[in-house]
Amino acid sequence: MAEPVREATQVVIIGAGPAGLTLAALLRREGVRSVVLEIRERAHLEQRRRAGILDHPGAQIFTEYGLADQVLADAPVESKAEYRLDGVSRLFDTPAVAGGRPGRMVPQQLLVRRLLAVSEQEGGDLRFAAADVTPHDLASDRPRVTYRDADGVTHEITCAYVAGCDGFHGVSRRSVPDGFLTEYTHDHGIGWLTLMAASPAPKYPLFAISRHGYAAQYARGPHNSRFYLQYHLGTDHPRQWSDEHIWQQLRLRLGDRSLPAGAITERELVEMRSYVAEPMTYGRLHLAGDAAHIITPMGAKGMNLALADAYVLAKALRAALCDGDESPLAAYSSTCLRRTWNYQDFSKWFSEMVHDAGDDTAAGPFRRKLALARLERLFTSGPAAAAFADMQVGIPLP
Ligand code: FAS
Repeated sequence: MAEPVREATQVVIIGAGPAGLTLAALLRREGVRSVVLEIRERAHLEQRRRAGILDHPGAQIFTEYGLADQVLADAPVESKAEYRLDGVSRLFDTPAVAGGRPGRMVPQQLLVRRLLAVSEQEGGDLRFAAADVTPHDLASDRPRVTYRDADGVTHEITCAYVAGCDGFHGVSRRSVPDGFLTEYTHDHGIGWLTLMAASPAPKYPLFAISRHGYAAQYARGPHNSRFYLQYHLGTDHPRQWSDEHIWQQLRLRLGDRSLPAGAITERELVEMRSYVAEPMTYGRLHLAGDAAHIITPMGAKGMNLALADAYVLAKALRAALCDGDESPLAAYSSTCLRRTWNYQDFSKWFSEMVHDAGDDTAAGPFRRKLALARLERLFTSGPAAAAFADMQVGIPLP
């Protein structure tokens, strides 16, 4: 068997999603060398639609590192959101209630495209179609990562640290010995059919709560909308829903009989679940983003958690590699888990509010009344509104 191609760097980053690409960009600015290994081809990454908004700390990361022009260019600033309860609308100005800390509307695939362009301009070492990526000797002070390139050649990269940014189904977390991690999971019992459709964008993000179930509508450019349509796990079969049934349900739940029905270009089912692995560090491996935690899309925190992890990790790796100070790395996991658990709580609270307040078949009439009271407080109590807005705009960076 041919000898592997041997090389060395300071940090190997596994995965080129928001966490991995952001970490690589920040490390370049911190003077730390890295190699990014990505299993997919570039084209796949550039079209993978998911998140839609950078919260205030998420946008700040790119401003602090001088990347605002490349990453945030022409991104609309977040403003009000519309809550429509059984067809009655009320506007909630999250940034204003939170003291003027707006997010930026940057769809995830656009963020990834822009970070890939930055990597290319700056000569980042980013390798696509990396197969069988495998971390070794993570408990030693010279870990290695092997992989096979598109030509079938095996490579071995020796490094000081490995950043596991390869998402929930990646190899990094699975490389941690059994029994080392404590894993927390929660199944919210809610399903969403997510749609991309040619239907004019709403003026504001729309959260529609109704007896028929939850629905939401977000702008994705002037002529397209992303819709979320709640379905009941186990009883509904949304894969069999006709376009006609989908538009009928959207009009009913959004309370908008004149909602224009265009071509539905994407359908995906999302079952609401949460997951957290503790600690986020094993030896010289540090997990970031979905590799360490999964959160529901309610409150739009998944991608923003990944970016915040990358920000904390970049500073900690620089301290260790350039200043010989390992203390920020030792605190990396607890620093990120504090934010993670706060967002898990916020996302669950928000999800219960908009789902239980409408259709009480799953949650029951008592929880429906609680959720309606929760929603009412947002519009009648200043402190309750401020607490909600404070979490939605995002916990300030450490
Ligand atoms: P990612 O999963 O994005 O990236 C991991 C990368 O690692 C991928 O490119 C993958 O190809 C690569 N990889 C995997 N295994 C590998 C291996 N063995 N070797 C090398 N590379 C490997 N978040 C929000 O904030 N708002 C939303 O509205 C929202 N909606 C969502 C809707 C859906 C349907 C889904 C699935 C998620 C949604 N999320 C949302 C969450 C989502 O955006 C994630 O939080 C975000 O992608 C996390 O980024 P990363 O941690 O970089 O992981």
